[in-house]
Amino acid sequence: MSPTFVKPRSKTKPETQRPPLWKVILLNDDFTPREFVVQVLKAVFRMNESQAYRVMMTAHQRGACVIAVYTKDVADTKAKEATEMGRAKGYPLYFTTEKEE
Ligand code: TYC
Repeated sequence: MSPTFVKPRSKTKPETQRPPLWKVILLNDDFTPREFVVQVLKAVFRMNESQAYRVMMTAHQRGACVIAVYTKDVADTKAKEATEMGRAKGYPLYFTTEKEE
């Protein structure tokens, strides 16, 4: 009987699959009070006062500010929750999400 030769399996390491991340973006508007934006950022995105203030001022001055990145589900939930807090007070405060490239 002839010997059997087994071809070695490829040692190529499979690429690690990372879930795509989504940015949550704060949009500026002319009506929501600054202090309220800071409160929402602290409550929903677990920022401290100075982080929240800086993000709010960046959106205020530039029109928008990326807050953080999360998996899609978390980003969508947080954007919705934060937008809803403004809406509950009659403010047009708006958070959106965008896929990170
Ligand atoms: N521009 C608002 C004001 O002057 C404050 C504000 C900042 C609103 C950031 C939204 O994303 C925002 N009262």
